Amino acid sequence: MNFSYSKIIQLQKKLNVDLIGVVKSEHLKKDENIFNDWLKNNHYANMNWMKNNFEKRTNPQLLFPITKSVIVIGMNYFNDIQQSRSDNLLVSKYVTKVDYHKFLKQKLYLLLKEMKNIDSSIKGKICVDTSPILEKAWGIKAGLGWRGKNSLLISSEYGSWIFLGILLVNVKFNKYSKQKKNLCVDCNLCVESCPTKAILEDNKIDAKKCISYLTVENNDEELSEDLSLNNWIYGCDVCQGVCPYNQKNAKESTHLEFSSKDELHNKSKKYWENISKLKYRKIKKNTAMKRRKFLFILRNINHNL
Ligand code: B12
Repeated sequence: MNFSYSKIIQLQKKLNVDLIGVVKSEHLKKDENIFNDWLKNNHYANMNWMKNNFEKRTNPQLLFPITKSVIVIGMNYFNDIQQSRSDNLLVSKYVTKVDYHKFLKQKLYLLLKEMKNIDSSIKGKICVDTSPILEKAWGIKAGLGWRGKNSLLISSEYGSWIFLGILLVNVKFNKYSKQKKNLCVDCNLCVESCPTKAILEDNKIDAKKCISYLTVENNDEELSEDLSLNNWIYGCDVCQGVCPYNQKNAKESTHLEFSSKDELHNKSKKYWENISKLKYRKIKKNTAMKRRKFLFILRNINHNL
């Protein structure tokens, strides 16, 4: 079963998808070794779910046995909110009006539907963030961008302010996307700017030190005194903010779903210090922050006071 590459590009435009690439499915053996080392060195912190489905994570055929090709989409979420640091507590740009998981899943669902309209025997599996699959590794293979030193996929069109999503399909294409050249040569700004030195020499992240992990994923009652959150209470944008490609190439997102939520950004320490459980529940609704319990937001706020 074959599908035309140019048809996919037409569908990309029709569905207003910012970046798309297609690549042959294969077992990512090299990545498997790198991933294994990351686990062995405890860089996954307490994200024990990263150890589950080890074989599936690097081999899409084990995740969806009829996979022939991997389609990767990238959606630009950049919005130009300037977060002043001194008196504010900070929420990452990735917390937008609509939870990106929902938005990207919808796009991939529509893409699959359009493909099925052309060939009804097409079957697909949608993966956004939570499926055991290496989204950045596939995004790089599918030519969306290159691997930055901060481990994120950087595109020459939008920088790294993009979310990734994957559609595994049971079709081959008449042509595949080409991989991009890595343009992070001598620049080390992301590595040098990380307040907690969480970026390792080999472009990997030691999650134990990463402010994003500490504020979003870590569920300890208290955080160690020597770990500064640098005013962040949910996520962290430092290694992206300093990236020259993110300054040069960033474009305001055209997706209204990715506009910022006023009640979450540019808010003072005082605002957060006095926030009630009810108000927090209201402002996190529908956003990527919705799963984060009040208890941990309070912990993060207090750690910054
Ligand atoms: C676990 C996770 C985290 C963890 C760990 C981060 C990490 N870098 O691993 C924490 C909680 C810290 C985190 C933070 C963030 N995350 Co996160 N996260 C993930 C998740 C679920 C898995 C990532 C993973 O597999 N890590 C394991 C490590 C070992 O993988 P890796 O660094 O990619 O390296 C692999 C390959 O790239 C390759 N590789 C690495 N180096 C080399 C070198 C060579 C030569 C070769 C061949 C291969 C190779 O091998 C490795 C193993 O397979 C993905 C979604 C997904 N399912 O993929 C989102 C994802 C990576 N996160 C995302 C985002 C947006 C973020 C944040 C920016 C959010 C924020 N603002 O706070 C931060 C960024 C922090 C940072 N600099 O990484 C986006 C990134 C989009 C992009 N442009 O790249 C993703 C893809 C989610 C999405 N669907 O959009 N995240």
